[in-house]
Amino acid sequence: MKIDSLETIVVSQTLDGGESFAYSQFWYDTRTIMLLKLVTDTGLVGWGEAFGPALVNKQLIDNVYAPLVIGRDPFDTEVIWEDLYNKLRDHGQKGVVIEALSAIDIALWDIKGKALNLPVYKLLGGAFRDKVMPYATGLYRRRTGDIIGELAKEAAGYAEQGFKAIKLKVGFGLDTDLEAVIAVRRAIGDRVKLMVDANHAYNANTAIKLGKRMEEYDIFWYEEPVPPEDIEGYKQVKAQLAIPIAGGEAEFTRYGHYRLLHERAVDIVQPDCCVTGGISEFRKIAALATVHQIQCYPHIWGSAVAVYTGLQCAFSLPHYPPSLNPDPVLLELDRTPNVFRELLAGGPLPIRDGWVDLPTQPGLGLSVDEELIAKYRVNV
Ligand code: SMN
Ligand code: MG
Repeated sequence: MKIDSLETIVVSQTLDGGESFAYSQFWYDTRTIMLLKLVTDTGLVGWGEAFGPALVNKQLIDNVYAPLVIGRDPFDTEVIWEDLYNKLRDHGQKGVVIEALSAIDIALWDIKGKALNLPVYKLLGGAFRDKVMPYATGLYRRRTGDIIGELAKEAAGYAEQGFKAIKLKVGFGLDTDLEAVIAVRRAIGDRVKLMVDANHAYNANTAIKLGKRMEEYDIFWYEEPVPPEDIEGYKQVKAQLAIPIAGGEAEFTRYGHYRLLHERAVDIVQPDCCVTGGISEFRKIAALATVHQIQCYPHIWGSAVAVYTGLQCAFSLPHYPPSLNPDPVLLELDRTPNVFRELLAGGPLPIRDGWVDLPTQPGLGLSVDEELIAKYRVNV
């Protein structure tokens, strides 16, 4: 079997004025995504996705990676990964060159699963659990209105829908962050897990100050308190707080994650398959995490392709440490408006009593709605 053709596809959804939202770094007014379609000479189709600037990812794949992928055997995922990495190694070991590579690796895994009629988690060695716990990533900032009151209302809504864990965006200033934490905790009660995500808005001193103030509100993890480059800052924050520290969504490949893990700079590492080098690299980072007894949960942001990729990986993560009653794996489920997450697989990811069950379909486990793609495709 060989890769016969490759197509990079950019889709974009413009959000209604009232739907735009912010995290601590940027406002989101559109959802623009680069999807990748690989087709084999046997007619199998594999889908991939890259996080990051869609047009740049497209150019990288079309101009640099495509000639190295066409004609290759999709089962050679390791060999292809190393070839692509080596092609641009001298020009970028992090960033978009790795994000573009991620899309290719994911699509190859989708093909491998479809060729064997097995879900990807089977190819990764099997499922360690029969369900994972999705958490609602929402609670972003809006432009107007009663901001704190709206956050509390939104959080209560997630709890009512059955979510057992919810992530709140912080990083907007200490006082408003604390106000938001208090309001959201009050709205969801004591039994729903509450995580906070600063998206590296603070330096270590400010991050510690906020952490100390949040400690009494039972924060399940404190994500990206400081910039991803500041490993020493992470360690400082981690040493000062009784809240687990999470990070890694802005880190690339096993080489990048190595320092984060080796220096025990985080309690929870969050590699994203669409960022960090695909499924091949995710599994290596997950293995490194076990060496350091650090929890690994996938970071997910994007279309249904990204969601199902993260889902497959979540089932493949061993329990560290194992016990009679091991902690569930938490699966990130963004709740902001995104037609590609909700409809690309024909409908939203099924959630049952606050859990996502083991997928059974081969490959990544989704059938992509190409009519939806045609509707939102940007001609570039
Ligand atoms: C996030 C990721 C990507 C864009 C905006 C926000 C966020 C998350 O950090 O963890 O989902
Ligand atoms: Mg985050």
